Amino acid sequence: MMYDAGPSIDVTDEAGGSVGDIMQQIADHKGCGTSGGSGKASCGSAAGSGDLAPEIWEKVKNHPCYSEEAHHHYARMHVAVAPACNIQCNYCNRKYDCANESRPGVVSEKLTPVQAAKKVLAVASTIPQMTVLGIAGPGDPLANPAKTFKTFELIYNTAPDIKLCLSTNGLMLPDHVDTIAKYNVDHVTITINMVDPDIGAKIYPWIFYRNKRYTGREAAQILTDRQLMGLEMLTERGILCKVNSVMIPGVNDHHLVEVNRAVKSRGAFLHNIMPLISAPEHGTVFGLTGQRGPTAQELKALQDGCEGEMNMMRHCRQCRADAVGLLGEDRSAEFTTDKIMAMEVDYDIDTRRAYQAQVEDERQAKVAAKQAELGTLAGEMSDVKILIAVATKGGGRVNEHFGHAKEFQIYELSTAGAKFVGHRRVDLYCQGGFGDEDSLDGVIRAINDCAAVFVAKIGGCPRADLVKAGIEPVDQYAHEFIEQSAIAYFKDYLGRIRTGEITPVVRGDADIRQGAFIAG
Ligand code: CLF
Ligand code: SF4
Repeated sequence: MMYDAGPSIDVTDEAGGSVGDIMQQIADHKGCGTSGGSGKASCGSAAGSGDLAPEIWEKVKNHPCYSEEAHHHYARMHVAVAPACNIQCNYCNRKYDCANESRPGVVSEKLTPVQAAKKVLAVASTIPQMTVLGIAGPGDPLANPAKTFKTFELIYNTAPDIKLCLSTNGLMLPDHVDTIAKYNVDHVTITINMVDPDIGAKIYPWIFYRNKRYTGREAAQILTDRQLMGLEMLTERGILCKVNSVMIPGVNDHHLVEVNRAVKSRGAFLHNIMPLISAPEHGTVFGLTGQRGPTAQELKALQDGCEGEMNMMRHCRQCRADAVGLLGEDRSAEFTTDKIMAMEVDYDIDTRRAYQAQVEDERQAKVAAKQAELGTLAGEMSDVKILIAVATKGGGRVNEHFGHAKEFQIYELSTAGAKFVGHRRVDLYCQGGFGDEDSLDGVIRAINDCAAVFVAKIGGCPRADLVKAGIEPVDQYAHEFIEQSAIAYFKDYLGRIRTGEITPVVRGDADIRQGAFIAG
């Protein structure tokens, strides 16, 4: 959707409908599971153009966080203009990125709104598939409202094709809903970890609200009231809301089902349950007290359990507050202030559109290939489900070498097709000429619940170790589309079971990697 510059003018979308009408339709949509033709919860990360009302699809189709499908093709960037925070979370150490939206790792540079706007234009002219600007910290954007909204205003006026996105802890959200709407920030994430203040008191030691510090249950009560009020106010205005929740085993893991119901009933569009990242070296309360994060299977079980209520986001990378690029890659080091100052910035909306049209063609080809392959599974009767890991650099293709993979995408295969269910970050195996055995052990632990790993290429040594661990290395689909290849593999897999060539075994659990992101 394209908006004219200026916050107060009457704007019209490309299809000719007024944005006001679209906002109303989204407001009427009222969250997942209440519209769409399938009778199933219809919106959410895996939804496609056929599942959503056209005006909502238009809003999410190029947003890498709101559409799983889009995240293979489109990039986001964050600008770190919001250093202060108004609450304390036990999983956050203030010298690290906001854990609501980012993995633990320091922000390289804090920016002024003017610097941030320059950076956005520099990135937009270099990475034409960058479609979304998010403000997600390193503190809370709404604890820094002047800087946050000045940045949005500058971008709104200079780069009108870029979607604006905001992530907040929600404490000050009700006070800023009008301004959020004014700048057409049409994607807002609220981190909601509880709706029960007794549980909240175990997560938040204090909040600072209207010049007063609150602690314990009282603090958590104010926070939950403000979060839910803000969510309702936004969805009533037709602003798409995603809820992020940090899964903290033994603290809020079972309770998140209740959170899921509470946010769904208030119109949240998507729920993103993320694993707690907690290690002593982060210096957080949870890190220092030894609070563990969930295992891969615990996380998936909770996400699966909530999916009947509402579609779940499973492709979140817990990005840095200054992340740039496709989810899962980080190109922020290419866009430091020094480098931006030396860059020739040529922000050309037509070039961006032309590039995005090519991306769209590739994306449509991918969807068509998947649908055609799915047809070949028709008539297959089996309750076998397996997970596979895929090495990819993006574009929805199997196009990364095993040794170069910094993460593996995880798909669940069944007679229903191939479904993206998560990703696992790993240390690089290839160290330039030799393989790192420690890293290989880490990779195997990270994808231990998978029956196979799809790669563009793999060497003899890791191949043998994977086979020994019961994970089949598959390189026959190099550079092909992931889902199409996965469905073809699964059909063959079922055939091999029938002939007795293989016996499916129950795989073990897998590790979610802790610790800081290694960029590059
Ligand atoms: Fe950024 Fe967040 Fe917007 Fe996305 S991230 S402000 S909604 S543009 Fe995305 Fe990153 Fe997960 Fe956030 S992968 S941490 S969900
Ligand atoms: Fe840290 Fe974000 Fe929580 Fe603030 S809201 S304490 S910055 S995780």
